[in-house]
Amino acid sequence: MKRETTPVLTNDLTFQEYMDQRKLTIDKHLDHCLPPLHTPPEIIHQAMRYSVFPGGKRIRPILALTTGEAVGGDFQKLISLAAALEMIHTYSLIHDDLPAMDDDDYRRGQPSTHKKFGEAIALLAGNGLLIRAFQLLAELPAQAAEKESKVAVLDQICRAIGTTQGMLAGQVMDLVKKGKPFSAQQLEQIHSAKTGALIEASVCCAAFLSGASEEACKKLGTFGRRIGLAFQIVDDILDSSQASSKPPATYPAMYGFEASRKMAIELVEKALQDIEFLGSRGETLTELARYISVRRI
Ligand code: GRG
Repeated sequence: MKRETTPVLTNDLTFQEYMDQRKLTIDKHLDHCLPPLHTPPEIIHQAMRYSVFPGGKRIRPILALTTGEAVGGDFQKLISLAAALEMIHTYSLIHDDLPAMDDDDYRRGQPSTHKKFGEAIALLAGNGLLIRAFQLLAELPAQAAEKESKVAVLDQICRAIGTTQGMLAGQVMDLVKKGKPFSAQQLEQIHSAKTGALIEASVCCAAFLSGASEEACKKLGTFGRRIGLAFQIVDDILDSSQASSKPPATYPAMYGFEASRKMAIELVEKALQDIEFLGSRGETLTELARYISVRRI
């Protein structure tokens, strides 16, 4: 792939333009990494591509690229990580929409994958994306000195989506709690596992791959954890105000809208203190974190 320079947010590039450029770059790489449409057996590759494109906000891959930029990472490695994160996220959305889970007919402005291709192909398309994501991570450049960071990335992502502290754990806790009372601590645990962990991993893994110091990785990890939780709180607020079918374990259900919005803003403000050490290199990451607390979609 051609070497690309990373756009830095400057006076002549607005935040929205930056996001649009990043999305284009990520989409180009996703297109490059996914099996072509007519690769047999065609139906699964159609379903994988249908689910990935045109896609959503691409927050996780953009976070990975922006974090990597802030700590001087290598674009080629970061873009592979970015594509893998988006594939994993898309897999979770396909499965989350299935009748056995949230049973949603629409996703990203089009019929959900199982509505278009049937449940069996949707299930398999999700699995296909997950497998392709890990293959991309396995193919990350592996010179001896970098082996350690590659293993750290694989470990972090497995934990972020696994059954003890990750996305699967969060989904199971959410299912089990549906319609039942829940404590503030349980709510934070569900949100952090279900959504926060993959967002945290997007930041942490970019830092690992960029060879950031242990201290920087730690601070970026705390930053990622805080913005990950803020992201899900805002998602709860947006979902509830759109009156969609949402399980009751939400921040607005527990604290009300105003208090939830305030909690998300406070979490992001705290997160910004974690990345003060980046100085002016952290400007774009700061904009991105602020966007998470005020976003409307
Ligand atoms: C293995 C059965 C099985 C499932 C995987 C379904 C599942 C485990 C986890 C669900 C996790 C999930 C879907 C969490 C919701 C996260 C969330 C806030 C989704 C919306 O993310 P955005 O706003 O979406 O980033 P876009 O479309 O913009 O990418």
